Amino acid sequence: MSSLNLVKRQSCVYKVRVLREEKNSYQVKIENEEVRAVLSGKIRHEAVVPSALPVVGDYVLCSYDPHNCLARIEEVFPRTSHLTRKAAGDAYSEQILASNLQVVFYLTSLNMDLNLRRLERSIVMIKDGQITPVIVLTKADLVQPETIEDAVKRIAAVAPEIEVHVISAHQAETMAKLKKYFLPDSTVAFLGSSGVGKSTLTNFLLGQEVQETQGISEERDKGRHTTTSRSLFFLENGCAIIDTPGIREIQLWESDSAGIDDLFSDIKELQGHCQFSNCTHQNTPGCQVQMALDDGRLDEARFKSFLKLEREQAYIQKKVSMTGRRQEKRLWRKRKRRPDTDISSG
Ligand SMILES: Nc1nc2c(ncn2[C@@H]2O[C@H](COP(=O)(O)OP(=O)(O)OP(=O)(O)O)[C@@H](O)[C@H]2O)c(=O)[nH]1
Ligand SMILES: [Mg+2]
Ligand SMILES: [Zn+2]
Repeated sequence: MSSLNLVKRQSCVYKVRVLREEKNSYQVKIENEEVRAVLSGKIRHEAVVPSALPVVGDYVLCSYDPHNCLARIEEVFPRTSHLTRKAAGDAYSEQILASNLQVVFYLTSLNMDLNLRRLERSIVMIKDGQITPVIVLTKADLVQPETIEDAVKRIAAVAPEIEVHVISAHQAETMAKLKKYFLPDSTVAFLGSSGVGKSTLTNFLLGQEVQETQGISEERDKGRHTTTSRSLFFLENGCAIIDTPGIREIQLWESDSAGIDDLFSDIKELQGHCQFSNCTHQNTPGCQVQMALDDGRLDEARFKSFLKLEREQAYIQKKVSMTGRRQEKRLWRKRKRRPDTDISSG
């Protein structure tokens, strides 16, 4: 039995993790059975902001009635980290994709065009969530060694401090190299476009076909997402892994941590050395950024990407309503004060 699961608190009350979100309910694991869980009236009442609702990876307190196999979520415990983007559409609200994570693997397939801008965006989102990003290049069997070398070099130029691994589903030893990240008690997630091999890797690690993978005949149909919801699975050692549906669009949400500053630290450094503190970095005398762009030390596309992400996040920061922010803070303060259960004594 996983140490993270099934902490019996009193009769029929359990501290468990959310395995899956469904339409109007959740899946949790109680007494080694996956059961459906619905929200208690209190949680529904508290849900004035989207982040109040449980997400995959959350620790929740459930009351459980074995007679009708139905659990009720009574509490959501404060999150140690969360992967968050702006919800799709126009609304200025956030969508938490998963929580309580230590590592997120960003997968990109070597047989498709490497999209560095999308990679930067994803890395910023992961870092903003105070989670360690790791880059995984998949399907090494489908390309020549030069393609791999080129991809690794291009990634090193935009994300020099992030670990990069090259894997192939047809070479088990390449996937086994990732095992150092799957520590007992840690939680990791796989993120990336549809078809890059997230579910294939999930199945490999679990040693069974828990997730459907894209059929060969459908592989060319890029619009199709095989995985349609986020799901958490436990490895034998207790590590939790979360498989996610292919992500089409990532728009940044506001964050207290400095994902952008971190990933683009060289640009921040240059900006700090411009002659004028209010330099706009556009034909201003003594501008270090302009000099670096002119002599090729700084890539123009990367600089544009940095500006775009910065603008996007600043805009969101302005748009998020103060009322919403206050309500959210108040709720999580309240949830923090509630008595905690011993998480490790499962
Ligand atoms: N040749 C080769 N094919 C792979 C590899 N990894 C995955 N595939 C194939 O790529 C296709 C897509 O893999 P999935 O694991 O379904 O991709 P996914 O990222 O889960 O896709 P979504 O669920 O749609 O987000 C499947 O046909 C896999 O068999 C690999 O390393 N080499
Ligand atoms: Mg999948
Ligand atoms: Zn400047």
